[in-house]
Amino acid sequence: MKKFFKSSLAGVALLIICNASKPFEHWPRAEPVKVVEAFPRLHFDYPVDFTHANDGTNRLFVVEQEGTIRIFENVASAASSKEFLNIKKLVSYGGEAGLLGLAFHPDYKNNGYFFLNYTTKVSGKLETAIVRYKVSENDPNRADPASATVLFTFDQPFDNHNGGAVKFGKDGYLYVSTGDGGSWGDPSNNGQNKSAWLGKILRVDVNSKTKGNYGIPADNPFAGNKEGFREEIFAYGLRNPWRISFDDPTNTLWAGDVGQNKREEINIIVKGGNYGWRLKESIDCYNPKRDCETAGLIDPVLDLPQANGEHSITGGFVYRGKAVPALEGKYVFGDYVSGRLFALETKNGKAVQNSIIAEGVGQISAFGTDASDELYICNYTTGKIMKLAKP
Ligand SMILES: [Ca+2]
Ligand SMILES: [Ca+2]
Repeated sequence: MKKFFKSSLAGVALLIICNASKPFEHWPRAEPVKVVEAFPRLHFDYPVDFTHANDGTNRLFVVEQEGTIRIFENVASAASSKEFLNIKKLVSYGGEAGLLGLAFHPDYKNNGYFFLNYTTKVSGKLETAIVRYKVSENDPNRADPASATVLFTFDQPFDNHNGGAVKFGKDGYLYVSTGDGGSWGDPSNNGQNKSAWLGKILRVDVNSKTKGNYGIPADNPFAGNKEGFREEIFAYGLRNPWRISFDDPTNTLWAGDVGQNKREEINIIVKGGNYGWRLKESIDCYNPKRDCETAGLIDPVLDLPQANGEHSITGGFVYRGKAVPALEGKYVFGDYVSGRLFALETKNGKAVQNSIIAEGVGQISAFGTDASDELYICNYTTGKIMKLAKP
């Protein structure tokens, strides 16, 4: 089995067997949704991100982990996709590493800029690169490979836990999710280290040049600090926030944070928030195991015990599409290991009810939306893009 979001899926299987006879607090089942192939004639190689350019064209973009972006028309009968960009030569690919995230500039229609999050090797050492590219001057369906402009890079001490998301907020700033760097248990305590890039949600101004090819928003939590903290930090104490999303109507930033031994979490990310890792794994003390210092830590809006079957959470989106009206305003997310799809109802930032809405969806690597806010699911192993429909 391909290892992807977890250090050891063999360990996961063992855990499932060991716990098989215990009663769990199972999630209730809501009215199910149908999960159907969105583009039956299209197939992608290890899709890990899905988005649109918000440019008035009806095109969709799928990120393939090895280092390509493919583009196609948003019609169910689409017969083929084209290569928008191929940076396989730059990308270090395998396990949790690769081309991991894509975000289009809010003014892409006029400036042609888009932003990537990928891992690369420099002198044999792995690092994350956040890089701007531009569309070709003469072909709207091709990126210009010579347009690469590096915003920043940072070291990845281990192959796993690379985060990987890039998203623009309504504030026009670029948000970047970083994992704790990897290994097991965050050995360097990066999550709580405010001088480290790792274990964070970062926020930068891509329209500024004060840091070279980007700038620091004036109201970032550590902007202008004298303590050596990273000014790029927006929130910290995260383990591996693989997929994040904005809900624009409520201006809320959601993150699925992949857990360690026992618990997966869904977080609502606020400016300056400390989400606890490695002091806590979700609602439990983790390091130290007992009597951890909990003052000021923000617990997840939803805790998912791994004993229920979830072992690698994939953050989704608050549903704003039309296909399944019953999901309006609910946070739809999934799990890469259990293959379950959930809908979380919240009120004033607190969980009201989390329900299973589909099972057997497969290895869910990412969610994405089109220009009409319909929700799509990337199946990592089948390479298919799925969508939701009424039962
Ligand atoms: Ca890493
Ligand atoms: Ca946490």
